[in-house]
Amino acid sequence: MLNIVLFGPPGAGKGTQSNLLINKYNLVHLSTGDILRSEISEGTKLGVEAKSIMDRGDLVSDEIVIGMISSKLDNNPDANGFIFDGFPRTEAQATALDNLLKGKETSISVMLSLKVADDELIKRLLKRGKDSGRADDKNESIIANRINEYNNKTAPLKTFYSNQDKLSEIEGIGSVEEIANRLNSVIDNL
Ligand code: B4P
Repeated sequence: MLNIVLFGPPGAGKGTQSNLLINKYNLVHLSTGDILRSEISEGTKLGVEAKSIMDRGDLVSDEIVIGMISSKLDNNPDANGFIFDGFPRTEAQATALDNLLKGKETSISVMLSLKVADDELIKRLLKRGKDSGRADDKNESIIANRINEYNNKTAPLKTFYSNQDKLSEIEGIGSVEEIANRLNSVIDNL
């Protein structure tokens, strides 16, 4: 199985590149951000709980997102592999993911970490905020909080995967196609 953690700060291009990778490698896309936003739009209890947290740019609790990923893994027993987009975001999530995959006799193949400078992230997210109306993209102080959460809680996962010899860092500035080519060449050489 090919199991990819697609990693990077908010606005790094994770969602954009995941959509290309799932087609090329026939993978199931698991984006915790997308799953949470669909819970919000359906008005579920979980969605109501998550909305105010996401609107502030904080991280939703580990318990909620680990439960979501666990049930999605169970629902896709015949998958060729998975792209984990926006998950894991904390060490507790990364440990839980390793254990869930071990239970299915598989493991993470690689962490592809997109590198993008903060000024470019802010520019991309404010643009998406204008185009899509996403509440957490509209205002610079919420974006700054998301970048802070990433630096404090999520970026340390690079060490977690580098200790397992699975980290690959990729320049995330350039055209969508250029970045896709960089990701493909790492995957093709695994
Ligand atoms: P996510 O939905 O994961 O949001 P994101 O990190 O902002 O998006 P992403 O990184 O995928 O966007 P992309 O770069 O593709 O999370 C939102 C919130 O959900 C979090 O803040 C948190 O509250 C909660 N959450 C989600 N997962 C969680 C977890 N595991 N634990 C706890 N909480 C969790 O796109 C950004 C923009 O850049 C787009 O407009 C795109 O068109 C543009 N872009 C992409 N590539 C580009 C390029 N090469 N050049 C120029 N623009 C580009």
